Amino acid sequence: MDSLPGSLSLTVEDEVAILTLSRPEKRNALNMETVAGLAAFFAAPPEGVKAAVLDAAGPHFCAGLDLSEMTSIHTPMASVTHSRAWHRAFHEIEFGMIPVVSVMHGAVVGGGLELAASTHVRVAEASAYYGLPEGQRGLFLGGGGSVRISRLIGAHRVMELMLTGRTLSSEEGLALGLSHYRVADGEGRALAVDLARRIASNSAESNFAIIQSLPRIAASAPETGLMMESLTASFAEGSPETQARLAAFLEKRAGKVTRD
Ligand code: 1HE
Repeated sequence: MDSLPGSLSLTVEDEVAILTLSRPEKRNALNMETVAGLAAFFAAPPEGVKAAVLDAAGPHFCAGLDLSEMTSIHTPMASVTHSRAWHRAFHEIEFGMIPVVSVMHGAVVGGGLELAASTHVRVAEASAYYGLPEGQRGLFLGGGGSVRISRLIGAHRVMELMLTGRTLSSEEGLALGLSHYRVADGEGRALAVDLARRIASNSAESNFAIIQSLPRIAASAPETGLMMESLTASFAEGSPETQARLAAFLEKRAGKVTRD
């Protein structure tokens, strides 16, 4: 395992990188070093890596913004600069070159939920719970949650969570779409690695098209989205790999779509 700047640990297994938030003594609260470390990693993943798992050490996935950093933020400009740095980092995750599977457990709160919302597939362990305690702290969302978490569960629910400070359980999070999977405690990482391996076995062009185009198409006016869909399909389907994959299916050498 390698240590990366920003209290991040990295393991690479075949084509899958496992990046772990590794500041459990502070419940993986996100300081600027970690935000910068995430940005740097996802801007340039290691050569040959086709998918990533984002995991976290200790009893909680992430306690959100490192509140100790806020004591040095006294001006609107300092605050907006801070928020924009988070935006750049989470943009590198959402619109980077590789799909990311997150594994959530314990507290997934504030900026921790914003971080998870920027990943493409989310696995929750039973212990996971979600909250947006910004109201209690005198803060607002600053890591893209207004857009990304609202897209997942609706702005009205984000508003209610922020106003009341209540938390959602892992069952509620699964029902609402905060996670795609819910598994027993201790089983999240193995599932995430398995999913990342499956994702890594797709064509790189398809994965690129899925993570780059789909959210943008979905956010477009329908006619623009349909045009973008056709252009994206022409990109994804235009590679020799597609022809090889189609031939493999037609010659009965490829796997079928069976029930999981
Ligand atoms: C922290 C942070 C943090 C823990 N910043 N230091 N986020 C919050 O409002 C969540 C605040 N944290 C908590 O509610 C709890 O820490 C937890 C429920 C996550 C975990 O509780 P617990 O009992 O396991 O741990 P702890 O004893 O509270 O924390 C262990 C240490 O981590 C302790 O430091 P120590 O030096 O006394 O050992 C805590 O102070 C420290 N710690 N969380 C700094 N967040 C881009 S805008 C995003 C806006 C937000 O994210 S708002 C939400 C902020």
